[in-house]
Amino acid sequence: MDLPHLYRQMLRARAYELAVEDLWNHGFISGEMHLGTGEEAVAAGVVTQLGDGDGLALTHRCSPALVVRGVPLAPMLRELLGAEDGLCGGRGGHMHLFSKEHLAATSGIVGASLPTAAGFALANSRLRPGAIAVAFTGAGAMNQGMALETLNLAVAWRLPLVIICIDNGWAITTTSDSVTGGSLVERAQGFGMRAETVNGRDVRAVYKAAAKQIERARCGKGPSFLLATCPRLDGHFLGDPLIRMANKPIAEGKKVFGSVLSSVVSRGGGGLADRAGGVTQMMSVMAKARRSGTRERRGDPILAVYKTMNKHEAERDRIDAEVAAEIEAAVAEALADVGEGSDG
Ligand SMILES: Cc1ncc(C[n+]2csc(CCOP(=O)(O)OP(=O)(O)O)c2C)c(N)n1
Repeated sequence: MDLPHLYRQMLRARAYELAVEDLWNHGFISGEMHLGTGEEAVAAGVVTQLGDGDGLALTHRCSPALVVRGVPLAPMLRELLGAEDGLCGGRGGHMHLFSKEHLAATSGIVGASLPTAAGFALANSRLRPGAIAVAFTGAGAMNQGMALETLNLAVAWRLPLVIICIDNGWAITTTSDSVTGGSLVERAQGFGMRAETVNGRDVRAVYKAAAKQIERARCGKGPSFLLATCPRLDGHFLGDPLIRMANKPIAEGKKVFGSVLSSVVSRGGGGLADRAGGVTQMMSVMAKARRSGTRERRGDPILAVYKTMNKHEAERDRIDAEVAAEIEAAVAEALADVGEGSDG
């Protein structure tokens, strides 16, 4: 395991997403933007172990894994800008990216990464023995029917598939534990799959756990499931009201509570008890977001890996500078012609 390499990949993923956030804040990118900040240890720990011919199917939170996989950054950014020379002709946006060269596909349809990866795995089992496929999925998506069908067929067909399930505690504003029955690891085991849990903030732990599962898949020993717990640092999407509330409870609270209170006292709609119950429920979700937001910032996986690099301080400084320069160059390349022709 090459820790400086893993550190570099985590940093590249974070720096890329911070650049995306900046572009979004400045209005260059329109629409929803789901960042994977907090998931970098999982992306680096798994994706650095993939090679030529391995397939990768991802979700709406796909940037960290694509960056680590080596998909060129400027075309990805051009795609988010809607440019014709973007990775997918400017029509895919951030949720529907595809790189044929890297056999990497993403989808905004929750749960779709599992059957997609199963398809990659089936193709590899016939065409490229030894090559595998990896599906990244959110924990919320594991309640989709197609996810369960994939667990079943992957075992029945002994597919070379590794499923990496990221549990960041939430599915939009729904907490994972309020919609998922039982344990996801035991669910995967129930289908006959090897399955375990790993701390998704710890890149070395993820690397080791994924290495075992990837090796099994490469040797034809069938699919496995890795549940990685990690934080969702920037909310469901940029501008997430729960995160705004967590960061600035008084300023944001004023905006929300005015309209909520007027809906409680206004006429029509459900009974008063129901409406008051809705307010209580909303306050408890916001309080939970605030508590987990504070806790999660402290558990940022980038901070953890930064500390583990204390022993290699000079190398760490060099990597920091190289990554900053790489991202700056990619942004400059992506924005090179932005604004051209606007006055013509
Ligand atoms: C089939 C489908 N249903 C609902 C949605 C709306 N949606 C987008 S993201 C999301 C939550 C997904 O939660 P999870 O799988 O845990 O991933 P996370 O967002 O936490 O990374 C939902 C319900 C969708 N995109 N696709």
